[in-house]
Amino acid sequence: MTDTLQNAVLAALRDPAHRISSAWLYDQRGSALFEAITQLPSYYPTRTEIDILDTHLPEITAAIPGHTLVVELGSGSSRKTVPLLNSLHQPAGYVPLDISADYLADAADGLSAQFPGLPVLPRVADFTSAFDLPADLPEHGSRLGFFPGSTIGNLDTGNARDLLRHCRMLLGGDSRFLVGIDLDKSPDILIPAYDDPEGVTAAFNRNLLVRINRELGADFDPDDFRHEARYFEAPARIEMHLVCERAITIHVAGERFELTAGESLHTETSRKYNIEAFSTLAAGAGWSVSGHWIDARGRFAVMLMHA
Ligand code: AVI
Repeated sequence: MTDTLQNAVLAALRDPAHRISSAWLYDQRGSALFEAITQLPSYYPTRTEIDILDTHLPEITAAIPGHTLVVELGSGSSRKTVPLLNSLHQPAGYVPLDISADYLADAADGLSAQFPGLPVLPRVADFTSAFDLPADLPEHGSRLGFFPGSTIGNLDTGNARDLLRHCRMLLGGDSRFLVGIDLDKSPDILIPAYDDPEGVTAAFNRNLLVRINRELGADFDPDDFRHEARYFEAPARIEMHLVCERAITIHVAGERFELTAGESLHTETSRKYNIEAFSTLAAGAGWSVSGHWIDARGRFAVMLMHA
């Protein structure tokens, strides 16, 4: 993601796997469509994680020392952050990190208004490469990383491990890390979550082509592409694809590409973990699991780890 959209698209079109980072799905309209996805009846992760936090936050935060500095990866919806800050014992400050400066500013303003005495220090950060904390942190005890939403599932195993390792280094010796992960389950539940009958996820996926046309002057016709969600067992994951429905020629940044009917652009991977696989991944990055909380239907887990 440190790359440009043009480099990412050209590389994806030149390579037979046609894979492009899902981070490019989030322009302004993509972010709004993702928000709409989180409200869909078939997209269970957001709702389920909120239920787990609503039910178990007192228990979770009892294991976290007071005066902690909260560092959130992705400036979260206040629906998750506000209850966490309310439940912690005298948090020392809140550091929201996000790749989008606009989202960050909104998140920081909202939180500052709700917690007038709490230092809020937003910082633009790209999780796919090394990032830093602000230099002017308030005085604090230990640090708590918060990475809800199962966004870690959108990273390949190697990148997820690198991110966990980097956070271990940034958060330091006495830190904790609270991470939301989506659990592997029947494709009967997973496929509709990523291919909803309302067509919002299809619009979210196809919006990438609209963005490429707008920002790179390309000539994709989004109607030539069908949204597809594919389930794979090992490692368990959903892949989103844009499948080309007829042979086409497209032009991007002065280059010409042919796509045949049935070829697809692979636009997102969403890993589905189990507790053991995630704990092993975390251990390889210096984190030990202190507890985990799962909803009654076994769909989603909130993992608490310590350094
Ligand atoms: C942001 N991320 C955790 C979502 C997911 O479930 O992988 C993105 C998403 N893609 C399609 N629907 C939602």
